[in-house]
Amino acid sequence: MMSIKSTFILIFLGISAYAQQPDMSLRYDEPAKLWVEALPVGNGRLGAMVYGDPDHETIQLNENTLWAGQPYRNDNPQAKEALPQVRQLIFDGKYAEAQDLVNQKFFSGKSGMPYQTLGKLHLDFKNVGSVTGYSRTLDLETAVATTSWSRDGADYKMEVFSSFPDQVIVIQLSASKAGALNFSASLSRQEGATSFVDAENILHLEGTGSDHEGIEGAIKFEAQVKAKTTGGSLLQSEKKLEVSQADSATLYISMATNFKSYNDIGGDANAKAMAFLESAAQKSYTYLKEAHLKDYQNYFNRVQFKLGEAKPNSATTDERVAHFKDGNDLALVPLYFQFGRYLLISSSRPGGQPANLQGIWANDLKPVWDSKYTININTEMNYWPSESTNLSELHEPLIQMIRELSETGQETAREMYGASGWVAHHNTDIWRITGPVDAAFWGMWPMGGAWLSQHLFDKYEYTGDTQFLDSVYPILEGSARFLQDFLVEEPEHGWLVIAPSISPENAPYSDHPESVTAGATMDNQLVFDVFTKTLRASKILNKKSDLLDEIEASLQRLPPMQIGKWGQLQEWMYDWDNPKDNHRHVSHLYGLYPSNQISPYRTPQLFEAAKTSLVARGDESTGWSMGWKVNLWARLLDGNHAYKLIQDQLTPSIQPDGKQKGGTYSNLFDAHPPFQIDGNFGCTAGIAEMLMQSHDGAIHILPALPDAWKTGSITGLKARGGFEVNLEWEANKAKTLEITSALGGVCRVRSYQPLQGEGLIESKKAAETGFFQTPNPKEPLITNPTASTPDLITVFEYELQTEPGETYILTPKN
Ligand code: FUC
Repeated sequence: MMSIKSTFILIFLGISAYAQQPDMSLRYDEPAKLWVEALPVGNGRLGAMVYGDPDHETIQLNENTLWAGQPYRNDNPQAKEALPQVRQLIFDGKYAEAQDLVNQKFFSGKSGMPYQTLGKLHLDFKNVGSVTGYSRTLDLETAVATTSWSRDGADYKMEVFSSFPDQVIVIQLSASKAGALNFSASLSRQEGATSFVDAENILHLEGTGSDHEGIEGAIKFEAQVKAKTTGGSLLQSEKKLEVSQADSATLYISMATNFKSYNDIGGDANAKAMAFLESAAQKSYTYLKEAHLKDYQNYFNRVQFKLGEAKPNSATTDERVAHFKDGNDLALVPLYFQFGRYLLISSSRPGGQPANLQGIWANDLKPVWDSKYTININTEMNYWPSESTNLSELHEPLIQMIRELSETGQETAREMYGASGWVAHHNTDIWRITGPVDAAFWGMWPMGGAWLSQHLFDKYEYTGDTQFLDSVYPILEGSARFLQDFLVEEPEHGWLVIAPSISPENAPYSDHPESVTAGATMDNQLVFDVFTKTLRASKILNKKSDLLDEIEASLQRLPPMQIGKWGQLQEWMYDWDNPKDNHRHVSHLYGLYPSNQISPYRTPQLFEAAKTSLVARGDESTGWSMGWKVNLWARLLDGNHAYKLIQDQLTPSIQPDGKQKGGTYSNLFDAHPPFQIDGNFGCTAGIAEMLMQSHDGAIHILPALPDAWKTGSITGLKARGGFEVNLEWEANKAKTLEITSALGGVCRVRSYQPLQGEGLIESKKAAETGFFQTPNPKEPLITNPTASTPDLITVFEYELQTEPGETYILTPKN
């Protein structure tokens, strides 16, 4: 080990060894016909899908506070009275009756408001002659979508980006020949909006969000488009701006709504849109683009990833996806990984809304599943890459949503269950509803708040920010408080369980078709995590309360994880698992990922049981399910299987017969189907997890490297404890490891090869320290196990005393 000062030259050499990333562009040789072929740009709030059509261009627009309805609640207070009876029915094994009663008494008929499209900008080009030399790209290094073509002796170019610093979408159109640019611009929406051009030549679209489930639409929205041209003329005709014989044109698109917060829609959409437009329109295209690049690249450039054998590939991105599974196009892996980071930077910015089911991009008035927040996996998955791929600030909108749910969820806890603390069920929307939705089979899951609350402590583990931890401690404690009140003793073992609940959206067997149950494994794992994290946070922050003593006692009474009759990790409290079940949710494996209750080194029998369950579940599934499985196979330390899942996910969703399956659209959007952004984020997180893990008592380098990824490098990954890691490998073995410590303290490193470096000592695995503490679940209960412990590759474990701001270099021991 050497300090940064004494090793300047070495580090310099080290960095030069991290060769340039492969080409970071998505490319196509024809315009998009479908929405899932168009290219997304976004600044967290304003989204656009660019089709790149040189005749009739469409730019579909989103503003992420445009939702149907208005502030409302969806609690059914009748639940409180029915709760004891529902529990009794469950404990008596009368699941059908229990589920019926839940359906009658727990639901409000309001299942959430849809996120809505704002509309479309149409650019109708008036040139004659056929198009040649067409290309369409999305450059992830600049976050600019570019369309180029030639026609009638002129070369045309259109660039589109969504600027965070200036809060507008900017389009630059240019022609190589003077006066060759002729087009009209107009705005439209399926319904609920009108468009006009005002006296200042600004094109407007204004309207109101839809009514839904008896809730009147009250979001007012406004889009304003201003054009500035060089050369030629700009005129208006009816609802259009007409640009004639210009050399170039810049279009500034501003959008806003009256939304201020989940309980306040007193804003002024028109004034807000106008203020952004006026300020941006004073700036030149070059100036706006520079500001955009500086802002965007501050996030994007933190991580560089290269697979060494990856050769430049000139094929279009859709062809690359089509051939990925049987080809050798390793460069598509970094591109897809970085596309996930691109999507998070473009859909989740501090001060705004978290990324919803489609991020911020939705084409309809009523998108599938309302494009809302499904918090029994999908929303959490959106944020899995946020810390590990060095985008910590972008986690903030989710944290803010959790803060808001902890406010609305108090009333739900009190009114529906007579409990203190706060609760959320399996969905929420921009109005932060916390009651159950849809019906019992899917919705009777009072654990959405418990899962989301994990993000509070996880963020602290990466950043070590105690001020942040202090600010969110009441939310975490509020979640623990609800769970403590809601736990009930089940009669058979005297365990404390969550009831009624479900193992998300799954039921055991066709002759046991009800999902409603007690003590599902994932619930037990979530309670364990909320309680242990609350206790750890209370120690760090020096908090005391009666609740802390109570949850400490409850921890001893939770059900253990159980290994069932075919050696599987049981999904339910009883040994009901069907070995032929290939359901997309793998909820009981939450303990393996994203949680760290199951470990090859600490709980080898559970590790083996989790593997047995995952093998039985199979690989191919919905998009997000495959994204989850990439992470799970990485945690099972099986890089080849994780890569197989990436190959399954990077397969065209749309089949020759037009049917769709779980996979990837040609614009690299993940397909459930339909498009859901969670799968993109899940797979990006999974790739990071294959290269480095930090949840299990150490930074484990290259824990699940596939054989095919022989040579490569990645810089800027984040590990728990405030460490930043650069890694280079060759012939499937680590070559250099650079660790930069932000917080100082002990860094523990795990590797399949022996390592060397100044100050590096072999780990005694003595008392667990700081960020490398791991949970200590109860011993599993085992019924007739067919598998016991895994065959593991030997690992070498080291410790390094680090200082804040210093970088340490480790290399393989000869
Ligand atoms: C959950 C999943 C579905 C889908 C929906 C948005 O209900 O079970 O597969 O992802 O969320």
